[in-house]
Amino acid sequence: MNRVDIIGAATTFGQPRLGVDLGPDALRYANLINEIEKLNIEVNDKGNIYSDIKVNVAEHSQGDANTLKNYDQVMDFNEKLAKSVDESIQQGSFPLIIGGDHSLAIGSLAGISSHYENLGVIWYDAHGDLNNSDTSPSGNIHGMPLAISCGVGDEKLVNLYKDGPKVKPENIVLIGMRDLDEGEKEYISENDILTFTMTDIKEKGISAVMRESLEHLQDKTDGIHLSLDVDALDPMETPGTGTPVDGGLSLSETLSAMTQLHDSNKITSMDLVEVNPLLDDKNKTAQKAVSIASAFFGKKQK
Ligand code: Z70
Ligand code: MN
Ligand code: MN
Ligand code: MN
Repeated sequence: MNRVDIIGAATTFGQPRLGVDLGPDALRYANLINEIEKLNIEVNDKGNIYSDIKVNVAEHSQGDANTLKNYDQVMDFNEKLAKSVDESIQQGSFPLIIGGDHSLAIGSLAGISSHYENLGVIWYDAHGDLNNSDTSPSGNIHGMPLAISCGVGDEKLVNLYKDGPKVKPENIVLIGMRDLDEGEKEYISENDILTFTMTDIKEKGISAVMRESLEHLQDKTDGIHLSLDVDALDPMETPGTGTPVDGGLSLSETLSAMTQLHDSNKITSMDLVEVNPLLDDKNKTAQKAVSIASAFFGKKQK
């Protein structure tokens, strides 16, 4: 890629922990743009997208597990994000969507999908984000974007920006899984989604996992989106995130995974999500996320 568009997805509406909407600026303060420019890539920072519906702190994420929390905000936000992502691809740029909570993937995948017949997705996360309002234990939409993108869940979210499913389950690979809900496990096995849990990664090693992931996707897809949730890493590495889960990937494993993806030349867009500076230790999580992005864009590990 020669030109990267940074799209700040300043949303907190997919989950209850306020501050994840400050993630895009935390990444900028950790020098994201300069670090990518150093790799001889032209970077165009498109600024932040916000929902027009403002956050009311007292009312944020109210409701029970059967409601889709902050539904109107999530809809409104993702419509705008999808448009921006679509325009970046039309203009020949690589979209790097920086979040923001993972509900933003509803919009990023919607914007990307019109450019590909068979979009592949690598979901690098502790979680599957494959819930719907019936299976969700929380009602938090950041636990649902991959299911919604596959056409499962609320009709308006499924048809957001462009009618119909955006991704086919057979074109998805899940990496880093260690906190899957029962309904998600059922969806994964019913649809035969290639899944690498932390146990699998420890057995095979990250480089075999990345190689198998690329082999699974490269012949049947015409583009591959990487959606990277920083909670895929161990909380010792990335404490500044809303739902840390012990037993995660190390930074060094993730850097080598990113180098493999870079060298494959197959990845056509990326989300970098769930950085919450209000939960962080001196912006350490954003700094690690910048290292991850740098490796992905071709920085060599010395
Ligand atoms: C849980 C749910 C989740 C991200 C946490 C958690 C989902 N499965 N997603 N952090 N990014 O509420 O659906
Ligand atoms: Mn996630
Ligand atoms: Mn997660
Ligand atoms: Mn290169």
